[in-house]
Amino acid sequence: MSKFLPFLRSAGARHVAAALIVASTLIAGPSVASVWTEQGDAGQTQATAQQTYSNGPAASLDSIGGSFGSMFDVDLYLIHIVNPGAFSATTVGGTLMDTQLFLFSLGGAGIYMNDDDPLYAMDANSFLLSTLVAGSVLGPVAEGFYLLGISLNGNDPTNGAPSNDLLFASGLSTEIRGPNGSISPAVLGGFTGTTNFDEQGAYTIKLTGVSAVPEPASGLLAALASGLCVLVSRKGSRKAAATKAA
Ligand SMILES: [Ca+2]
Ligand SMILES: [Ca+2]
Ligand SMILES: [Ca+2]
Repeated sequence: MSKFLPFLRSAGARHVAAALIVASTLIAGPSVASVWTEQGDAGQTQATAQQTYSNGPAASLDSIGGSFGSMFDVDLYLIHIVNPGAFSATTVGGTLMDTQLFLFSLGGAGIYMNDDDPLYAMDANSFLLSTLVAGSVLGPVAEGFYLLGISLNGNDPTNGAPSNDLLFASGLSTEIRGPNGSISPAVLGGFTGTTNFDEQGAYTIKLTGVSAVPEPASGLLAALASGLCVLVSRKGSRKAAATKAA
């Protein structure tokens, strides 16, 4: 791990690196590649998001298993979306808590969110669960690294102090919602820290279109520290959009 030491000087990189160290021990053997289990408690900022791993060069990441240690816990995971059109994430079948799911860019810009799964809105067993549906016009358009967030209903992402504006547009709980277009800065700065549900416990987020990072990514850590990944991601998005428009 010595080659990663230069990146450990920032607090954020240390949190990510701690997860890498744990994960690197897990991937040494023939472990299951398609499931990531939360190591300790995943952070809730861009710098402290927990990086997901697998042990294969092209292994899909089929699910993330984690837990809320308190009703105000928020967990962010760094994921690699390899097929943006097929990307989805859902807690349906994965918990009985009133979850919310969010997708952010690596820099913390809101992409889309869902509180209560639209297809299961009338199902008493799952109407409080969440799905970021595949193929949504609001979904990701470029392959790359993203932050996937989960919280309990009502604990919503904001752009932080002093304005603490909600990062996503308001709407029905069963809607797929995009970013709030009228705020500045429009990046994650915190969470409201409020919820109507005193719940805690385990959850599973099922995924499609996602690959975990195959090995400790020194380049990624460096890019996170410098913000280069954000620039690359944005350039990629513009390029993809331009290609799509052409
Ligand atoms: Ca947690
Ligand atoms: Ca957390
Ligand atoms: Ca919900």
